[in-house]
Amino acid sequence: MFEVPTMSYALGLDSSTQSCSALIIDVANGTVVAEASVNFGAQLPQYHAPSGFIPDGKDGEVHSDPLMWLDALEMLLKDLGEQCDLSKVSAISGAGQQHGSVYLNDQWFYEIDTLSADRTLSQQLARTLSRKTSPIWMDGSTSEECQEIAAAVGGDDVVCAKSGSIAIERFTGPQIRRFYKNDAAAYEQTARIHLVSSFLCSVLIGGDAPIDTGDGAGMNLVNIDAWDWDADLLEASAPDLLKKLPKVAQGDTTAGTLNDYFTKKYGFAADVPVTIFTGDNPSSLVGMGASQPGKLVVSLGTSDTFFAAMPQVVADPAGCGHVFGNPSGGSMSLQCFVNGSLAREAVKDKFNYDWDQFSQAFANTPSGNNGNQMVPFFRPEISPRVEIEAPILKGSDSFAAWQDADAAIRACVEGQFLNMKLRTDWMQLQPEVVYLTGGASKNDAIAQVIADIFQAKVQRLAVSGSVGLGAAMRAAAHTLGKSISELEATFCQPEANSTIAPQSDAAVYAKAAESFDALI
Ligand code: XUL
Repeated sequence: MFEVPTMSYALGLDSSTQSCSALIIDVANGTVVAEASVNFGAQLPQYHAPSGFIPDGKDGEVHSDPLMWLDALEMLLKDLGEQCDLSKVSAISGAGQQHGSVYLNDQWFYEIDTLSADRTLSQQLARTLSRKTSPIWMDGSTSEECQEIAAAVGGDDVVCAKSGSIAIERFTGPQIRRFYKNDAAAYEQTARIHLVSSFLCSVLIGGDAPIDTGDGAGMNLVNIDAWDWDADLLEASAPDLLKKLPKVAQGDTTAGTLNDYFTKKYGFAADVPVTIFTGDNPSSLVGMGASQPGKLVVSLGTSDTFFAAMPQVVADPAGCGHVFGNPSGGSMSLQCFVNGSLAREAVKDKFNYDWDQFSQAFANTPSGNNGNQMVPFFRPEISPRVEIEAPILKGSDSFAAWQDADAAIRACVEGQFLNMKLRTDWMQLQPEVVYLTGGASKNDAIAQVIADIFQAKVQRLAVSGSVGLGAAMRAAAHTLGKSISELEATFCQPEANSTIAPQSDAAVYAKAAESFDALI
């Protein structure tokens, strides 16, 4: 008789801005056996962070309390343990919100190695923090430090060629520099700086975990040719930085085995291997089933995000996009577009349309929109970097005066994705399929425009929680001997009847792209 192996569970964690979530997959029969989430604001009100970060930071600072992430992790594990038998988990990995950093003193190395199940993680690790709070990715306080780092190494082009991105406010190197400048004594007391991902991985293994190339590349400190710390960038950021950082390692590295703390407290088996953690976006690349070149992911949200596995390492010559390590090997690109759903909503609202009328507008207008175009930026954009507050138009004098609702709606959406196509050309991708995710991804009319502009089929996946799923898949691939493609075939299936194929002639949007570029 065929026996289903009992040790076939893989756990994937996702420590994000507003919550800590996890799921457990059973790779023997292809199911998700448990899912849980702890919302920081609602379930840990004692940290006074209703949206996961401490409100009203000064000068653009946005920080969170790392002890909150530890308390959430414990609540999450308790919840998972009530849903399934955690002793069946034989592979673990995870992901963290990118760029955020945790500052630890030299007691860290001792405390992390001697955790006692009688006390909580936050009780034991509070004294190891050399900086009480952690700057996270929303922090925009470091413009001066970005300029200083760029000037020290020879300009933004050099930072970009070395690290895959120009110096960016939310990236960790500029954040570390600001800490060093504002509180040199506390910087001096800092023996280790971790990312959110490597911090949590360290806690799980009860040791000091490496930083992976996916999350590490979001620091402006890792050289993307060597996939290791870049001496010039370290020196430009803060003194003696190398010895305060863990090692950089590839995504298929075992960080260690699960610490006894979790065996005793939550019923895990002894010595479960923990695969190195990564950033949330690299993890989502895996969880969306797009870890091999040829597929790209477009996530439609407040900001729209575009990411894809890259066949080769190239940096964006315009300095708007980012290169990160791909947890499945090689590299990935990521590019953010600030004018996402808020721009779509602004056009809908101007004409008092509901979302059905918004979708109907595409049936009433042809591809290419009879030459009517819009650069749909209602607020300053970062891809490309422009400081405008109102859309630029072709075919109408001003947005306020635009009368034809249907043409304006098509112009907005075509403008968004023509811009996305043009701005991401540097990645040299030949997509066969675009995986669409996020709030507006259900909208077939938007999906059709994307299929036509990228000349690739668009699919929506049945998965939710692609960050945690990606982590569980990575753990299963690394520890349970499953291939990523096998796991993708099981866990990353398109929603039934969700595929949209290109309909319009490639020439229509090739011509539209030219005139859009001229307009911009
Ligand atoms: C990516 C970025 C965010 C964070 C939080 O560069 O800043 O997507 O990873 O999700």
